[in-house]
Amino acid sequence: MNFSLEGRTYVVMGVANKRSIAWGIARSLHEAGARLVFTYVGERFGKSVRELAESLDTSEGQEPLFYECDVTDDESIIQTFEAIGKDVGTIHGLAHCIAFANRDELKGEFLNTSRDGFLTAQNISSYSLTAVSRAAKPLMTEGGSILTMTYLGGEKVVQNYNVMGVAKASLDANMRYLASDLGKDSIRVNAISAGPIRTLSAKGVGDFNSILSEIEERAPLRRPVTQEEVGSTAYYLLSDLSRGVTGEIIHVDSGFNIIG
Ligand code: NDP
Ligand code: N5H
Repeated sequence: MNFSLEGRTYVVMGVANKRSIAWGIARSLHEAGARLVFTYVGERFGKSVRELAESLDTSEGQEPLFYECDVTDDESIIQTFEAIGKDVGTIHGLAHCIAFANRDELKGEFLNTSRDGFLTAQNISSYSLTAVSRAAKPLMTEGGSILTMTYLGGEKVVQNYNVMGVAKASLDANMRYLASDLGKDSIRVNAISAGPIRTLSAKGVGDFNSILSEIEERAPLRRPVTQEEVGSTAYYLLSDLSRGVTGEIIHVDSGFNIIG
């Protein structure tokens, strides 16, 4: 079997800068020969994703494409995928690397979470996977693979993760229900649960140094994971290597989740 991604097109959502997990996934798909379609919110991130994508050494047929897509807006999602369909035709997969919660609710007690903050986290971090999968489905005419990013804080209580933990629990179930619906169309849906990685989202939330120290002391591999390591597992899940796998969460976290 040939596991090259040449001739295949993948949509990557959530590249903010070179530290983004989405960028680690994009590089890994690019190296395997895929053509990439990037979505971003706002011109600030549009500029940065264009600069990053232009730094990739592209072969013929790998020219990247860019679309603005705000996942809080149904029209934006529908228009983005209609435009992608018009420009590239078939897509073979999608990486959803999007989450948001109000910064002031990522500390202190979860008990104090506001209704608005709760709904914002669910809207952007979980419901967006449903909406995006529905819009992407008509473009996956040859079957496909959808991947989302989750975190241990959706399975266990992790200090300060709070409202985002509840959103990730929702995202995990969301992923399984989508896998159940889309399996008959040969579309697989899976998640990677990544260990802590210093990204723009992680900036200024919690005490990241002490979180990383705990990984160095207690995780089986005694070190944090990298964007590249997440990228390798994303390649596995988005390619035919994982063709019998759907509704699954793979932990790319140096084994931290097995430690009690
Ligand atoms: P980044 O800050 O690099 O990426 C977060 C992305 O979410 C940004 O690109 C941002 O887009 C996007 N986003 C936020 N709101 C919207 C919106 N309304 N519409 C569309 N996109 C939006 O952080 P990470 O790479 O760390 O995060 C990627 C995923 O990985 C998230 O789901 C996160 O929860 C998950 N994760 C991260 C871990 C970590 O330690 N870093 C660990 C486990 C999971 P824009 O920049 O254009 O606003
Ligand atoms: C236990 C922890 C540390 C504490 C909690 C962190 C939660 C982070 C997730 C969310 C997505 C961060 C977030 O929404 C930040 C925003 O409030 C402010 N930042 C922004 O608006 C920037 C500019 C944009 C780009 O960010 C987004 N998201 O749009 C968890 C950590 C150990 C692991 C971790 C960091 C997990 C995770 O889910 O990201």
